[in-house]
Amino acid sequence: MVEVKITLKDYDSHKPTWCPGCGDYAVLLALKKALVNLQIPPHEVVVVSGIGCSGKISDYVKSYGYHGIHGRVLPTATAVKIANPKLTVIGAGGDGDGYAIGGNHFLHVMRRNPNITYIVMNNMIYALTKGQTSPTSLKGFKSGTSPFGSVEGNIEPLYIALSMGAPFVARGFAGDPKRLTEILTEAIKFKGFAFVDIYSPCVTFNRFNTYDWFKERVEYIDTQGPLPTRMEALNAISQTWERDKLPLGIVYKEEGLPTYEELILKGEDAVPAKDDIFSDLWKEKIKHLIQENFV
Ligand SMILES: Cc1ncc(C[n+]2csc(CCOP(=O)(O)OP(=O)(O)O)c2C)c(N)n1
Ligand code: SF4
Repeated sequence: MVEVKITLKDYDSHKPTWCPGCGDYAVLLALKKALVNLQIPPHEVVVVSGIGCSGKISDYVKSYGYHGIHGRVLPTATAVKIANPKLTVIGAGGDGDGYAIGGNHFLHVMRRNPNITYIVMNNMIYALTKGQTSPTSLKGFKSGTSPFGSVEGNIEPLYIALSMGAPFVARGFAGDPKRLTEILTEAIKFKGFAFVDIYSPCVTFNRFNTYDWFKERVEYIDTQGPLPTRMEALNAISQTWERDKLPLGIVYKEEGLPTYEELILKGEDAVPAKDDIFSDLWKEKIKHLIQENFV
């Protein structure tokens, strides 16, 4: 049998309408390269995206895609994975989409551990709506919604992911596309919920957190030695911020945890249910669903 090699061209869609210089271009290319590295054919990929400049990414990858509503990437992506676990499911959106309106889903997806990859294009601003303060905007950041400087502290999504039990936690930078491609390749290959926050500068509405600003501050904290424990990873991130630096890299990885779809589709309870009758009925129902859909 002749093996068909997947190339970047197979993932080419129409031309993005992002502003020239937007960090999201590098994220798009790194994502396509990662899929090519893993030789995943486009018809086995679904990109589920939110609303924002970043959300347009599902239109620019020639795979299956779902450009959904604001903040709802994760429940939709989880549902796609449960409906067909054979698919490679990528969720993608902005820091506003994922950490503000979608913040609740971000917390709960990590309790479930579906085998999906979640990419957040973090430009520290709401860009599509022309530049408002977001959950990752730094204290003092001036924007249309905080003209005298934001009085709120920023969130650090890596802390949240680590404390909610995410098994793969990473951050990339659009200004380092080579490492970004390596991180995304690892994330997509990983079995379980793989979370990748990516600093992706908005060159139009965020004139403070520019490429140069990030370049002066980013620091890979995963370069030496074996991967740390969850507590060590939290410590390393905290120490990096204390030095006014921004942590990058695959900061935590824990293999071998059961995924949400495995538990659900096998009809297994993570903790045995007390009410066995209900549990058996549920298992029958799931068996039926599997037979109807997959057998
Ligand atoms: C329910 C709802 N609320 C508000 C909006 C308006 N809105 C569209 S995009 C957006 C924020 C975009 O910021 P972000 O998610 O960070 O993405 P970016 O544009 O920066 O890539 C908002 C508030 C909306 N579309 N739907
Ligand atoms: S407004 Fe900002 S985030 Fe949106 S496309 Fe332009 S540079 Fe990118």
